[in-house]
Amino acid sequence: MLTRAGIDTDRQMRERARTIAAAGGVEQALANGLPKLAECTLSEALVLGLLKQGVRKYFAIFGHGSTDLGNVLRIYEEEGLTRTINCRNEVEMAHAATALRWQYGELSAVVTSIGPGAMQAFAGSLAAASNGVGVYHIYGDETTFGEGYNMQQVPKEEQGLFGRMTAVMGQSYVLHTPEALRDALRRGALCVNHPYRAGPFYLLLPLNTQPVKVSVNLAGLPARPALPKLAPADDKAIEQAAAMIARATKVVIKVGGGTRGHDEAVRRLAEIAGAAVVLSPGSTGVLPDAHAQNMHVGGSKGSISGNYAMAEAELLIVIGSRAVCQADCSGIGYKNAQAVININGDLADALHYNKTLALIGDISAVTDRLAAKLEKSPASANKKSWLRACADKKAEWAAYKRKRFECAPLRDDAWQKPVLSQPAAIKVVADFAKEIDATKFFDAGDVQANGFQIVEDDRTGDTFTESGASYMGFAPSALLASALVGKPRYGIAFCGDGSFMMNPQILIDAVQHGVRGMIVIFDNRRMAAITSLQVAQYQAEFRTNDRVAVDYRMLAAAVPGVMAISGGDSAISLRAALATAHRHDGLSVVHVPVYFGPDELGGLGAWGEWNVGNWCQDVQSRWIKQDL
Ligand SMILES: Cc1ncc(C[n+]2csc(CCOP(=O)(O)OP(=O)(O)O)c2C)c(N)n1
Ligand SMILES: [Mg+2]
Repeated sequence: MLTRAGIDTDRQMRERARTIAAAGGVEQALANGLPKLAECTLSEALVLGLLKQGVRKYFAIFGHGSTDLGNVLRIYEEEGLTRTINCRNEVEMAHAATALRWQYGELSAVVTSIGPGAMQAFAGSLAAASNGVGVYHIYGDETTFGEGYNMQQVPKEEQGLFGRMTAVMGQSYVLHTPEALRDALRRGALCVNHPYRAGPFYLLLPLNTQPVKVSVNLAGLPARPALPKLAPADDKAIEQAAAMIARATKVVIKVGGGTRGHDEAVRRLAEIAGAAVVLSPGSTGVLPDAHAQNMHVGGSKGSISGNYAMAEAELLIVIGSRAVCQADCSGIGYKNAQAVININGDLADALHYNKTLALIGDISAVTDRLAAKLEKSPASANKKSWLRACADKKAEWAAYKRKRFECAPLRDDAWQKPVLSQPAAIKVVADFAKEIDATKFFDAGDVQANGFQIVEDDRTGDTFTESGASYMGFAPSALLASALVGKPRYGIAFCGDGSFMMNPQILIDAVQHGVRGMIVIFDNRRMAAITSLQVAQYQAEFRTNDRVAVDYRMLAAAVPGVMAISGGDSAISLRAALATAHRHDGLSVVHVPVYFGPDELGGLGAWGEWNVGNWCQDVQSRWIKQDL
């Protein structure tokens, strides 16, 4: 029951929302004469503060821990200021919010109840943290009076535990005191908009402070920060780097996920420096696939050419990479490197290796300065035989891949018939994505590893592979973002059978919110990436599959509005299915049985070292002996 005061609060809220909507935003409404001092609830003040930072979309699963905030979002949506996207799983919605920022640059917020909902969203936020993507997470929290345990709080005689937990992952703020909102949002704005280390910011919203009336100065709520690009103040280090590049005869540039969007600067430096370029899983496309100096991915999974260039180079230029195991072979990828030039905004990342000349700052700003210096005194003449050797390795990798792509269907034990190999099937879908200019999202497992070995991107943004956390279920959930933007790009989620079942909720949410996109399930009836690791390390599989043959087509078709079809067992049938699926005005699911087994042509191999399982001793003993 709404009390008299409650009715007044809602009325004032609606009037304020209407005024702001009519003006086109908080700043504009203030300029038009909206009083800067507002008396409103903390929940409304939070929505107003976030609105000022450009947050208009909320992914939500409400509970008793967020009803007051939910009421504000209802009224603000009715007045056209915000949009709330109700979801079926908090992990899924955390992924969708990550994708919305990552793919389209749009900042949004995830809203949960207290306890289990918050913990699920928190788990999902690992993907945002691992890939440096800024997202607000707003969780219900225990009451501040301490009148007794709140249902779903952490059951301990301790204060602020959700705040502490979330602070370990990113930054967090418990809105214990409503007036602290201004400080919370200032910290949040920097965290989610950080130029090179963005991540999730958690706002813990106690059940009893949400409805508290607070005097808020709308003019004083922090806006999105505008930050200038930074680069070294003088040319000393740039000149030193140019001289190192000129002297070396074998130079490799390792481009990490941070180089996304810096395509032009990377190409310019690579060409003038005569360097081989090796990609990370997250940076495919930064240099076009066919560029002569593009050696494809290198690292623990890697490629023939990428790992060759890494191992043989005497000078390593790292750009925008934080040296994760997949990218640097657990620290032993650069066996012959004598020195490192490291371009990064983050001091710690820039100094990851020894023998490093650190060029700190914005990647394009620094890389362009270095390229300009080299353009005045060319440095590539002594690197011709290096680039020739690299080109030979690239040709070897291309031939190796082609043989696997053209491999006829292989007889599979689980399917009891010949089916496509996973690489062959992924290649067909990746080519189709290129044809229709779709974005590719890769889920975890072999699908992800084969995926970044296969894709032939020509620019940043054609592939999103969540390789930071490799969170099973990311890819299908990420499709949801495209339903929420003005200019959506058609997306194809590449999923393993294991990954798809982690987050199948998109089947419902895609229909509810109007996703146009496709999920391709590469079904090898197991969690094959882990089976392969077990077999490679211990020569025995253990508990990575089950006996239950799921009919994914029927499962998906149970949701009205989803088109579910089979991709069949050949490249021809798969291509036909993709075309049919693409014509559907909504979400389609294409199910493709794929091979798992010992046939050498069924996989793309691993070309680097990895510090896991019973390989650790070997990898670590080599790591200890190397100086880098
Ligand atoms: C949520 C989550 N749980 C567990 C893992 C560990 N893991 C990585 S890949 C993988 C198996 C993936 O299986 P599937 O999606 O079927 O792909 P496949 O390797 O069979 O192609 C597992 C269990 C993970 N990355 N994410
Ligand atoms: Mg599988």
